[in-house]
Amino acid sequence: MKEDRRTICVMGLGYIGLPTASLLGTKGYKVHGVDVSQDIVDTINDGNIHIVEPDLDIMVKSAVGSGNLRASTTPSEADIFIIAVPTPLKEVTGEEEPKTPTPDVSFVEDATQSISPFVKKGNLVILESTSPLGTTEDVVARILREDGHDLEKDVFVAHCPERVLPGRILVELVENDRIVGGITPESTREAAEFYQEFVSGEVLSTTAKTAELVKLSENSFRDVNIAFANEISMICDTEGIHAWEAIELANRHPRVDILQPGPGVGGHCIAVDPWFIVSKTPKNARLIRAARKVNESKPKWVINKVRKSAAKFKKPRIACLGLTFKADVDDLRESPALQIAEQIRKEELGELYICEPNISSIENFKLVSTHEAVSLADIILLLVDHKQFRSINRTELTEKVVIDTKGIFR
Ligand code: SAJ
Repeated sequence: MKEDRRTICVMGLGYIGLPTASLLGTKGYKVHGVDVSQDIVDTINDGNIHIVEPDLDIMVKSAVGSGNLRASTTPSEADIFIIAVPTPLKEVTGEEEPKTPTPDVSFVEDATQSISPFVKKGNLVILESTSPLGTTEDVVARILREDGHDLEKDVFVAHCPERVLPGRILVELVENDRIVGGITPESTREAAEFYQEFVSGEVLSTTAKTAELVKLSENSFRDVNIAFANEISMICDTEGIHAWEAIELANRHPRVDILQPGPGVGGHCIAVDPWFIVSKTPKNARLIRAARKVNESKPKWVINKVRKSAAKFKKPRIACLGLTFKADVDDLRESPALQIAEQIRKEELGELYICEPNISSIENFKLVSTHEAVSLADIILLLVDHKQFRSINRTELTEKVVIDTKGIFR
């Protein structure tokens, strides 16, 4: 650790900020974590966590216990500032078609404005939030410059997009390669030096704008490939072919690697970030837009299947297995499973038995056990491939209508 870079202020203590802050705390940095929510701040200062992520509880307890991590609702002076706040999409308004959701960088603006009075000569400011092209320069650097900071020689500004997979965050924070792009070559060098201190993967240097595009391309790549799998699954369903068997067989070709179909694409990243590219360059991003549309259509396709099955029963009882956006997490953001369950309830397609082993309670739904849901329902709608559902005894499913959106009941 560089002697002159020991204190860190992390803006945003969510899925990226908290693991980063606690990891750095356990590596000996003095970390001041900032969140707008007093509840989150209190939870962390008590050594607890507000999100589900393997081993994060142990790491936060250790960082807080050693005195190296403290949370607050306001920033403080530090050698390094890391911005890890959300960059969601704006509500789509207006009548014109097609509507393109656009990114909302107001949290990055707010975070930059609030650290600016604490930034001093020699400091490093890093934007980790997934960001639309130009944000590092046009939002972070612009605000700091407007406040009188000299970014050519006094303060270093860089983008280093987070790349960790929920469920493996603590492993990937250390092991993944990192892309670092500064607004000047000096900023790139300073930021790369910092990541090299705790990352075992390679730290690769580029410009800020390239780093922004790299991150958006990664998630768009995945979205496009999942869209392909989802399209194949709908084709297979119409043709009476088992999609997962067909994909498994196609993947035996040495140059084919089709991803897994599902009820749609959720989470705060892959369902969101491709729009950052589409809204910036709509004429060029035709494939990325089409993939988004395919993935967005998948929950509707699933609901239609449920509608058709429910129509065969007088009083259909429907078990929805899983609500989160993917397996073995507690995260409901942009979850297609939740969207599907809500629509079934709205349309009153049947009596609902909702089962979500990773969540203790949720508004508007009464949660039941897997056994209760499976034994009582006529229609079993598998929405998330949680480990608890993989062990369901197949004999419990005989005589039931099974809609398996993840292909686990083969
Ligand atoms: N999904 C499928 N089929 C698949 C793989 C995923 O339907 O074969 C669905 C999942 O069920 C889920 C969604 O896609 O609904 C996204 O899940 P994911 O596990 O692919 O990715 P995320 O959103 O948890 O994390 C992604 C990762 N990006 C890439 O893999 C390129 C992660 O590395 C990023 O850091 C993260 O987005 C982020 O924060 O941007």
